[in-house]
Amino acid sequence: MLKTSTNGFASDVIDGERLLHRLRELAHIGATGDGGVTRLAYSDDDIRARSLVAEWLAEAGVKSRVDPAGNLIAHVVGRGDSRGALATGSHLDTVVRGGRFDGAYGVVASLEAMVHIVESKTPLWHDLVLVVFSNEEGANGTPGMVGSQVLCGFPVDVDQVDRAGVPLWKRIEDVGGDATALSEAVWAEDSIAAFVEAHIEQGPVLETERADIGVVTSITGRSNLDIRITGEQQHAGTTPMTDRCDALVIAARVIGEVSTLAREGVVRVATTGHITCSPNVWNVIPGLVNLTVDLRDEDDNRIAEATSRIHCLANELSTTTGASIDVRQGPQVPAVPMDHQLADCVSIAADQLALPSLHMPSGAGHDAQLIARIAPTTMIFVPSIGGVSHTPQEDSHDHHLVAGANVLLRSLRLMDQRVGGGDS
Ligand code: HGY
Ligand code: MN
Ligand code: MN
Repeated sequence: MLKTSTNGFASDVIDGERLLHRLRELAHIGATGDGGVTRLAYSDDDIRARSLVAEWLAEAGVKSRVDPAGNLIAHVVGRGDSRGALATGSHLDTVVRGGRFDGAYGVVASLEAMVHIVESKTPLWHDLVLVVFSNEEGANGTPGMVGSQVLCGFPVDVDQVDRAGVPLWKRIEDVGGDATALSEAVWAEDSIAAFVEAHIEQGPVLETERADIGVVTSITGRSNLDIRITGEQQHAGTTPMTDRCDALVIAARVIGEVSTLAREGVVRVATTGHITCSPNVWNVIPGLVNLTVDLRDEDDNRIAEATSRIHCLANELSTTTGASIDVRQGPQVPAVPMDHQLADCVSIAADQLALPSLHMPSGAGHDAQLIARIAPTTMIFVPSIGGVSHTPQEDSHDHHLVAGANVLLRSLRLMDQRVGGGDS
């Protein structure tokens, strides 16, 4: 055991060079050529990335398996007989032209922590579980966080089809899952004593405050709406302006109002990220528009207020324009606080490594916010250069990436001592 008198572990650090090398290797899978990555859930690239992670685990003698929900899971037995395991992990799927660290960083940091514990023969008291969650982003048209939903025992509609018209059950099968056996993937009550996810911050706070580590205190609530606007498809040259029911002009009103809701402080942020226009031809007045709305706030009541204002706007526009406007509620994920005791472990770990840390909320959504509903959970952030993410320009400094992984390793050691049935 590498203990020292300062209650720490002298040379108990991960292999930083290998972590950075592995992040670079993953970034090649689905690379878009401009520094970004498109690795949609269940795609061949997603499967390739998961196989590479499974290979790295196998090199260290750690077996992994794909559960019925398509999550890639590795399990290392601990020294003790504590009931619940410590769990860590993140996701490998990305948005379209996303960044190379969103999700991948947490997976590789968890992998390096797990492999270090195995290779240094310094096992935890608790079992240690690593999870690569399937379909966190939902970037192919099905709601995200599918793998973590199933692990928590929340319902998932596997018959829903994605933008390519493929049902979710087929996608889950493509990565080795079995949508007819999802109940077998659900984590048993108390089987997880603590969960911690390392992730890039994806925002500007840590860089602005010159902190190396973010101790996450809460994860934002989120609500997605699907809005369908049916107007009248007509000739662009012969239809008088007074006789039009132009679905795209109406959509422009909705998009402007959605943004205003956030600018006026009704909700923290509001975004229209996806739109389709039919028939999408230069000399035809659009008859049909579909768009999505993404609302976020730490207070779910404010999200509800913004949602009701959007419903009122839709009714008003329908009356004044004659268009039919259908507002359908999509996935809703409540805001969730992180566990104080686990956050303390992250704080202490950062202090022991002499890393300036900052307690902060997460504006991005994460699988951790679902896991937090069934087990004590926290997150560790590392700074994003320029605060950008979900874009090819997403980047983080090497020393922050390595430091965050060492804070993860040390946090797991501290949690191992402090969390139920831990090491005495
Ligand atoms: O949308 C999010 O915040 C996350 O990237 N899925
Ligand atoms: Mn993301
Ligand atoms: Mn992410």
